[in-house]
Amino acid sequence: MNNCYPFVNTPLPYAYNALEPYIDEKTMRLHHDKHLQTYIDGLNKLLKSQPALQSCSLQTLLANWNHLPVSLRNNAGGVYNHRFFFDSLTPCPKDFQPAISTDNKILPAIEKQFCGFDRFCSLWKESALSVFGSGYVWLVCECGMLKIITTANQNVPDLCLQTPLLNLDVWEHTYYLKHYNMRTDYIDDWFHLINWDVVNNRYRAQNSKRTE
Ligand code: MN3
Repeated sequence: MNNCYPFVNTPLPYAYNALEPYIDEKTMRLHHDKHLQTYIDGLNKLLKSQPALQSCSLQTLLANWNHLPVSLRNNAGGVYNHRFFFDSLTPCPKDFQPAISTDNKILPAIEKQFCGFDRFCSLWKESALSVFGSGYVWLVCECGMLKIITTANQNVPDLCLQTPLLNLDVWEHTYYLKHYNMRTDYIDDWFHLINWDVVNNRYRAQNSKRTE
């Protein structure tokens, strides 16, 4: 993935219509080609006049969140959050509960932390509905503990403290064309698209970093 200035809007890892019927093709085209593109253009424009930051990866920029001007936060966050969101979806929806296999570490961790997978899903939904206005819900790992958190607008989790594992964009542009004002229906549909292999790999990667 292109991760330094100048940022490029890399293609989605699946076709625009691959997430039908849960997320429609038109929404995916607008979301990736217009919304994400706007953040990429905005970020490149801001970095053009800041040569010292041009070699920084997106993660490095965002790890210095407190030192960034608001415009840079919004655009860098917009790129990071959207890429993370798109990469967390799969065109081959299975049962939304991750399959149990020997290398699946995330399901037992979720079940343990949240007292069952169903309870995790209901807490997730509750959090997603609690975001006032625009923002995201995240599953993060902090000091070995799983947590569900929310962020407003294009804010990101504290990348110095938390490893993001999964996110859900609840800005209205993600669902308004298909689900109108019904965020709850969008969340139910989104559950069918989670790429648990990706989430599991992120969890395993941070676990191995912790035990190094
Ligand atoms: Mn969005």
